[in-house]
Amino acid sequence: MDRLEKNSKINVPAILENLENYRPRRKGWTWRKLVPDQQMHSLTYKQTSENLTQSIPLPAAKHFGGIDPQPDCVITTEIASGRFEDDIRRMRMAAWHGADHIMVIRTAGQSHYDGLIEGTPEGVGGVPITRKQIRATRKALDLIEDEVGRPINLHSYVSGVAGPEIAVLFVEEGVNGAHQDPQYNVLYRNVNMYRSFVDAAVAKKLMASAGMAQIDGAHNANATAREGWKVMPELLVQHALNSSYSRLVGMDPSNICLSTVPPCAAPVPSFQFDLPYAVALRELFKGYRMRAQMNTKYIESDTREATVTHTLNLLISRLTSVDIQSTITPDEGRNVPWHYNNISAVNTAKQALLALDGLQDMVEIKRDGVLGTRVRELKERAILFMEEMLAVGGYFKAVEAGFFVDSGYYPERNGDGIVRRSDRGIAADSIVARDTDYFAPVCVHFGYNNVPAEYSYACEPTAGCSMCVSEKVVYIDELDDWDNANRRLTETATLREQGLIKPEVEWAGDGVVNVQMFLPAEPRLAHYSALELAKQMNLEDPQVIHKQVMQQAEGTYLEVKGRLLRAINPRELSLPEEEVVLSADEVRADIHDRPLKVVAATVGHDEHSVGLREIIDIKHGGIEGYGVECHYLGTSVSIDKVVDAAIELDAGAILVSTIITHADIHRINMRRLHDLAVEKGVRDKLMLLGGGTQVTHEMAVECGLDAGFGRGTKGLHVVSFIVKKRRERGLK
Ligand code: Z97
Repeated sequence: MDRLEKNSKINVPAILENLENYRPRRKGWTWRKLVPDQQMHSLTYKQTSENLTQSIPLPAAKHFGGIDPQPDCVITTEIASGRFEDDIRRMRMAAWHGADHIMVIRTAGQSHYDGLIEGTPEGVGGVPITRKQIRATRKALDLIEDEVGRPINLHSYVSGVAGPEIAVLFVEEGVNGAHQDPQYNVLYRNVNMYRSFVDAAVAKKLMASAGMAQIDGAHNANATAREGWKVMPELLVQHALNSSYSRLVGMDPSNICLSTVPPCAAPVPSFQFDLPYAVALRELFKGYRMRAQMNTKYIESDTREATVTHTLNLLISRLTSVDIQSTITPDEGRNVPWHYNNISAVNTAKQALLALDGLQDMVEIKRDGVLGTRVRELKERAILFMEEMLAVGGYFKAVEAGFFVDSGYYPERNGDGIVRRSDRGIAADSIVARDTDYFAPVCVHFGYNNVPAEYSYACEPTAGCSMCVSEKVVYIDELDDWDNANRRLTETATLREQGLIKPEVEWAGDGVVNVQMFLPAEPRLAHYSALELAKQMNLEDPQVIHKQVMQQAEGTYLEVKGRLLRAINPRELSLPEEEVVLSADEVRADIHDRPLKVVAATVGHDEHSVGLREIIDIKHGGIEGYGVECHYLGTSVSIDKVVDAAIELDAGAILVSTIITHADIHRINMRRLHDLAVEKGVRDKLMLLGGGTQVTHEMAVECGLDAGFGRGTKGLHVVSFIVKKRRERGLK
């Protein structure tokens, strides 16, 4: 498979072939190429980058020539469903919508693995990163980035006591970015603190050698602390520790990304905290990159709320600055990062960033008043925190004393910080001093290395290490003959081979559907009623994944997921002929060149005029708006009168509408319209169209009309049909 075709699915089994010979085409991180003052559709953008060659624009783009400007910052999406073979497909969808940073996160706890493992296990409670998984993903991303025309960064974590091994793996396999922060291991994974910092030096050195971007872990304090927003001073301290340590190891500041998160969320007046925090951070850490992560602490199961939080967080990004905009999934809170939620979040970021393009040229952040005071106060609190840390004997002592992730607003302490002891934790006592004759024949290595004088470089005696001679990288395929990608793919082979269509949210053939319902009952009753209804819909394993009280007595809104174990065979499906709707511009130009008059009425004894008037009226996209001259005759008009009016006005089309259908009166009226037009000798030059809630195209045609329009019809559908038909028939 050399390239992807827009209309063909990515061939996952083909990606897995010949993986042992795959080599990454580049190493290191890629930023977007900025285009200052970019012109598009006679608009000027201040903060955009080079366009994609293929993409899917935002829905509103159709009003602006279909443009799809790409914001200046890298946009992240996190994809790790546990099955990389399905994640690859989601990555392609995300790239088409504008993501160029794919974070492969485990569903939980990669850092609990103490070493590297091989193959592609699905895992239970966590998905380990493996060479095969990364290789297949990177290989697929090569194809995807060629397809959309922009480099895509692959990213994962360097954490746990396997951190240095993971860093070697990432460098060998061309992974472009990683989270690396020794504080994360210490605080959240109980790795021994000395070991974590020694490992970090090795890992960071490796990452720096390959030009990888590094994201720190400060944001986790916000997500973990009981009162997340109070840890603002500590977040600044954590950033300082990791970025200084990275610099000391030799990392270029332009690859050091601070993972910043606006710490608050409504109902708090969050901008009073989030904005000063963002400003203080950027002032203290000039010269570093900002990776803005949306706040997940307060997100539960409401995707609406998550999207609003995300959007407000994006406003902070635009008011200050952002180099990498994270999107996570709008429903991270309920842990169902599904295909379409990844895409929604990418689009939320793209939409907000574009809407706010150039904001800083129009508004100014006021430094006097509350903002300036809070910025200064935050910096002072952070510096005092650092000073106290030094006073107690340094970072390790401070961790032992529970300084970190305490819910007090420093200098207040609530005594609920995370306490780790320096002689305890995973891999305590595992650090061994290097002997004077210590020699590691690898060219990227942190610290003391006694390269013998007869060699000019460290890996000379072995004729190159795996980081400079890629053939030396040992590739091991699946070792587990049960938990592996090939077996999983065999299970879904029929779907692929026969092109069967089965609902899916994250894995091919998972059958999961999500049903929204409102039930007029209080939440608990609604919950169990929803589960019962889901069973009656033939959904297996139904679960309520979201519920929200509309009013205690009046009812509850719910989302229920379940598995629908059915598949559609496209060969057994008959599709109605597709009506291609012309563009609004094309229709307008046509009507301008060849003016069109129509006569419209509800016929028989039918007083239901609203539908027809909406089709005519300019307000909601009716045909008037395309330049059509409309003569509305009113309601309950006789067929005779309609036809006579059309003749008298020399109209090109008649639109009749009927809602009332007793005794098939709608069919009778439509047939009568056709017959009368024939009788009066005008059928050939008049287009006859019927509409109404019960009318279908087939029914109208059967009654002798040219077309029928049912529910959901818009003016454009009607006028597009007329324009196409008169072109075909050479009518005036
Ligand atoms: C994020 N959305 O982007 P484990 N190292 C650091 C981390 O922050 C993390 C890990 C390792 C979030 C994803 C939070 N971050 C989740 C500095 C996790 C991963 O493999 O789950 O143990 O840790 O950060």
